[in-house]
Parts: sequence; C-alpha cells; structure tokens
Amino acid sequence: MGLDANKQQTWFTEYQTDSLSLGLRVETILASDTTPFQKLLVAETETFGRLLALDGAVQTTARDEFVYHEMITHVPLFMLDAPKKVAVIGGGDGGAIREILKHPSVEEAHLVEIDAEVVEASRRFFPEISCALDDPRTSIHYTDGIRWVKEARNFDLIIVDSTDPVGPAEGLFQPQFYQTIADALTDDGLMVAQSESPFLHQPLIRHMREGLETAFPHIKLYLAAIPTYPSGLWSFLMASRKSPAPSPRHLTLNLETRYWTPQLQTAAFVLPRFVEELMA
Ligand code: AG3
Repeated sequence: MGLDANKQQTWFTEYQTDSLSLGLRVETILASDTTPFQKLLVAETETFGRLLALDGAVQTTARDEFVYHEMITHVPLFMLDAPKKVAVIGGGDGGAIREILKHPSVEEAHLVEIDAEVVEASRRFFPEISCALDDPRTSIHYTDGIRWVKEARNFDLIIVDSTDPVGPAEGLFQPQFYQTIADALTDDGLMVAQSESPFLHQPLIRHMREGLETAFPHIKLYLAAIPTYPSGLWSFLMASRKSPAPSPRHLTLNLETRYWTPQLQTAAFVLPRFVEELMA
C-alpha cells in the first residue's frame, strides 16, 4: 500500500475530467507515436499490465480488457438465435472480434477501423487481444465507419466500439449515424454502443439515448465494472426494432468467458436508481 520511493516514478496519467485523473505506474514505454488520427501510446504498467492509450485516454489494458470486450459483444449476440453477420466500428485492437468469433453461427466479422496504426500496434503488442484478426471469417476495412455503414446491409449486429466523443470518434455519437446503422441491420438486428460512465457523462448518455430514439423503438442500457475507465462503472446502450429477449442458447453455449455469465445476460440490465432515471 502507498508509494514506494525506491521504485521508478514514471507514471501514465489520464486526465479523465479537468478535476479527476487516473495514474498507473509505468515500467516501460513500448511505443509512443503520432498517427494521422491520434496519439498512440503502448506501455507496460505494474498494476494492469500492457496499456493502450489513444489521445491520453485508456483504451485497453491486458488485465481488464476482458470485461469490456465480453460485455460489448456477448450481451447483444445472445439476444439473437443465430447471428451471422456482425460489424465492429472502431475497436482496432481486435478484442471485440475475438469474442464475436466465439459464437459458432457467426460467418462474417467486419472490423471497420479508421486508424491502421491501432491495428498494427495491437498485433505487435497485444497478441492475446488481436488473435482473431487473421481468422478467415474476419475482414478488416481501414476506413471511416460513418461512410462504411452507409453501404452496409443485412447485419445482425453492429457494435460501436469507439473512443470518447472527441476527435476521430465524434460523428459516431450523432443521431444521423444511428439512422444509417438502423438501415444496415436486419429487422431482428441490434446495435450496441459504448456509452461512457453514468457517474461522469450523464449529459452524453442522455444525448445518445435521445439520438438512438430517433432511429429505434427499443433502447436499453446495461453496465459493467471496468477499473481503468473513468469512475470504473461503464455503460452500453443497446438499440433495436424489436424488443430484445435473450435467446435460449445463452444458457447452453458454455462460452469460455471471465466476466459474462448466463446470469449477467439479464442482471447487467438491472440498474441502480440514478442510472434508471437517466433512461426515464
Ligand atoms: N473504447 C474506449 C472506451 C473509452 C474509454 N475512455 C476513456 N478512457 N476516457 C475501448 C476500445 C477497446 N476495444
């Protein structure tokens, strides 16, 4: 407990708001680059293992990535009996793709990432996260997700695995984008988007919910605990034309997971009152 003055004092600090930060002691900096889109940092941290940060914001760490990647994928996938075509907008580390391909019905997993250097960094420094990017079912498109979705059709699930709503991801939080996603889905299809922290980003969550409501009749929010993201409590918004219900296969598929369980498939939607109020 506490600070050991004998250890090297190199810290990664994410300034999460203008009055709140998260610090991780760094053992080694592995990559620090400016891509055409953002600043990219890969570092070995003592507490959470390898860290990928974009524009100073934690995207993923080796020790807690499973929470985010399992929850952004399995919860919507298990609302479907036989998902076949899935797309991830953003998510260049490949973690969501790895989880999607655990579902045997999936035939096509499309990764739509604007920044090829994120994918390259993940292949190089996070082999356990990027491991499904070479699967024959995976296609990678290095392009703007907004443009790509306009041409997409017949998807069972579209996942928006974006960075925060500043910089390259800004357009991924706009109502017009949600309408183009709706047009790219089958009638039974779903979309899910990471929607930041209910402690710190309530206006954003409301804005996203209202935007989603212009394109979809059913919107639900669910939660997961992600220790390296701002406040540690994270949310996801799921939207669909039909009222979603877990497919019976969520009880029988016996996926290898570390966070998601069949019980969480429904329990993740049970909300604390202050979060429920955000959705009312
Ligand atoms: N997407 C990033 C979630 C936002 C984190 N925000 C922050 N640290 N300020 C995660 C990408 C993982 N595939």
